Amino acid sequence: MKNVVAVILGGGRGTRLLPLTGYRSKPAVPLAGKYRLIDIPISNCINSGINHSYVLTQFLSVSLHQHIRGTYRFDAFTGGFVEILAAQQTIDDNANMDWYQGTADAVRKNLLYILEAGFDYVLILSGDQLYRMDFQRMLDDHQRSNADVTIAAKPVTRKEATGLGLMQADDTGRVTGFVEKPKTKEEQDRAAVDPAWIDARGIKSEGRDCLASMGIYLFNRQALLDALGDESQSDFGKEIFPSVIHKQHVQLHLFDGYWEDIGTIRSFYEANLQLAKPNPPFALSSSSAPIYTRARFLPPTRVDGADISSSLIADGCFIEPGAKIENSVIGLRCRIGRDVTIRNTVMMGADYYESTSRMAENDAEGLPRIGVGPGAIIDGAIIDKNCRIGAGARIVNDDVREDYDSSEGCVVRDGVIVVPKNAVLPAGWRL
Ligand code: ADQ
Ligand code: ADP
Repeated sequence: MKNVVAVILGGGRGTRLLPLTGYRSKPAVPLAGKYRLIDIPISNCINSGINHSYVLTQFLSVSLHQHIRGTYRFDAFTGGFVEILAAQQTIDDNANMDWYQGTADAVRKNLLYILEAGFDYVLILSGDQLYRMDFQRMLDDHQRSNADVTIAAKPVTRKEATGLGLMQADDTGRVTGFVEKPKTKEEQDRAAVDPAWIDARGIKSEGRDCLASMGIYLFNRQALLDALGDESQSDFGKEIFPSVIHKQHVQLHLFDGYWEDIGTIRSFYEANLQLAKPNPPFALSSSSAPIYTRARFLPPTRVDGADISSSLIADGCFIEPGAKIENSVIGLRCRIGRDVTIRNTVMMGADYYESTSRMAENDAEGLPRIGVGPGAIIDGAIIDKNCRIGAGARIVNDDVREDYDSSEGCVVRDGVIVVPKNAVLPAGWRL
């Protein structure tokens, strides 16, 4: 894998994850209480033996920079790098203005860096997916079939297929058709495959008759240059693949493990909560393929007389007597006060501890402490970092709103309440 360089697409405008991406770039969005989104693709790369990665992102947030610098350091013997290429760093004004045109465009604008070190293969990955995959197997398939490009594909049902690129392949696994996000039923019918094709490859089709592109592409160096040659094509799924399959040998690499796109508030929320369930479909723990993140040297979490079920509790938290936590993710350094109820909620935690003297000053001024004040009730929410939730606050979507903008910057997106970073919700606050 030494001759493979990974390019991780860290996000365009990031609008689908707003307000979580309001002040940080998408790869830096915290996941499962102690990780960040970028840790998933980078861990997959490292566990597959790929030590050279570029992260393409819309803007370079301080948290992303610190996280990458502080986490992914390779020694002189193994060698390697994880470099961030941020749009804002491009000197060319036109390039800057055009940045958001699409995934292929983002890769094209950085070809200078990506190809400079002489790698033979370029592996292009999405930055907002939760999965565990050994890219060595994909490279093996790629080399065995002598392909120019290999696309990872997952069998999915018609329902799951909406919003994905769909492919058809011949008996050798060569891609013969690629339709990006077919809209109508007729288009979907045409993009579907015979389930027997899937069964014949040792994967039980079980009602699945579509082969979805996972947005994971392995290119030969020259094939990538050729594919990006037409500057009017700015997106891999919409433009490049539908035409490249007729010019290059594009091969499928079948994958049937857990794989979730977590690019929207709803999917991000659900994927986090799934991780908190007993026997989660995606295991964070694995001795052979761990998910890496920053070592923070935090103390163990202290729990005192709380009732906790189906939840993940990260390091450095304080959970006081009478707290009830159910089906939730509690992030780093959370302070959960007495008799707090938290259900179906993702709390991202805090970036720092307030000092005792600061807390005393805040108490005197009536500013809630970072964390959740006594007696507060939270259900169905994402609470971003460093929030101050006053005593007796009620953060519950009682009116079952789908989309709503409340005071103090809190919003409801896809039915999920999102309390933005650093929000202050005074005692007794209600959504
Ligand atoms: P989408 O995920 O809808 O479909 P897109 O929105 O283009 O495609 O994003 C792909 C990835 O690139 C995401 O991680 C996104 O954040 C990132 N990205 C987008 N624009 C970017 C930019 N300008 N700079 C950096 N990163 C950027 C794609 C494929 C489908 C496939 C699904 C699988 O087009 O065919 O089925 O992924 O999830
Ligand atoms: P994480 O554990 O989420 O990786 P860090 O410990 O890296 O978080 O802190 C995240 C951010 O918080 C950093 O930018 C850091 O400088 C900032 N930070 C740390 N301590 C404080 C503080 N006392 N006040 C304000 N910001 C702080």
